[in-house]
Amino acid sequence: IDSKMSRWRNYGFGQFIHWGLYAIPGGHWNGEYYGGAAEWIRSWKGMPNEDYDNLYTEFDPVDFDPKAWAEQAKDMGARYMIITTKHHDGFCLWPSEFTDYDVTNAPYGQDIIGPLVEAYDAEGIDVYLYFSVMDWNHPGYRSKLETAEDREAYEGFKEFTRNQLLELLERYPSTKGLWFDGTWDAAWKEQAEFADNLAMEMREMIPGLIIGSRFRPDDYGNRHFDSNGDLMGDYEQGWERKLPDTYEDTKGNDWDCVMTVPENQWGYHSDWRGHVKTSYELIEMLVKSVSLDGNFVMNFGPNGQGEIRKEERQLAKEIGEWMHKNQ
Ligand code: FUL
Repeated sequence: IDSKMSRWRNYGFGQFIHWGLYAIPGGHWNGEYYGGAAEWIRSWKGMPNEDYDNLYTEFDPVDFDPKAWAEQAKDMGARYMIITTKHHDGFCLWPSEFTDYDVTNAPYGQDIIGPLVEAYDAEGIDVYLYFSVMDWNHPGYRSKLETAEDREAYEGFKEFTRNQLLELLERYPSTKGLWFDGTWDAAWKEQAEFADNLAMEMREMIPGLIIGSRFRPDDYGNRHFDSNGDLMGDYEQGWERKLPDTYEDTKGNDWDCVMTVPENQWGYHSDWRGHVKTSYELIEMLVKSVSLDGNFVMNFGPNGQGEIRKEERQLAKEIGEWMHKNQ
């Protein structure tokens, strides 16, 4: 009954991919450097919202090569991959019937998720879809529900969220699980029943579908996934993801650790500052995670042209060599 969970427990190593409109400015606007996480640039006063929201007119990643990404992930030893179908900005990397703010209205004009799923499936790498419930583009989205009007708008937003999730599962039925984000808002915290019902509906479509524990409003915090009562944690402490110290901290929990290469950057930032992890450091974290019965997930942030930067390609290569040596 829980075959997806037993696969999950044996992954060891995974790949996270943060890709979206934020890859175009790459942490800069009008020549100015933004020091926050590149995928949060819309929330910076140095970049007007209208400018951000118009970036879709420039989204044309001509170098996007899903097969090359999947081959690289395979060589690196990743057994699963998590892709941002929609980050907080609300821009959808798949053609969504429920919004115009998606790839079909960008110059690129084609689905990104479908070809990725196909390429990773072909390499035998399980695909998980990252989905941000928080959506800065949808008119019904609210962080708090203060008035009757808010509540009404939010009902529409919930329906939209449900539609999009069912749409994703219908379009990509080989999906193994969903990695939820942006569920920390007060408005979402009131939606436990809605989330539970939707989880059931989604598991009817894909039996055993793994659903991140961040989806459940009362479960946001140090745990990540749950499937039939199992819990997984990312041991999140502030911005930097930290590894648990001892087996006592993790015993009995299913958990994963998602990790950035530079400090606090998930989406593409053209100017990495501060410490950038080496392949040795990443391998050490991977080994530690696996030794404590968890999975380790390394993040990649492709650029606006759809290219994986050379620093990340080099790390993938070094980790892959180590993996092959130690198989
Ligand atoms: C956080 C997000 O706000 C970051 O942008 C990133 O996606 C990280 C994995 O999760 O909650």
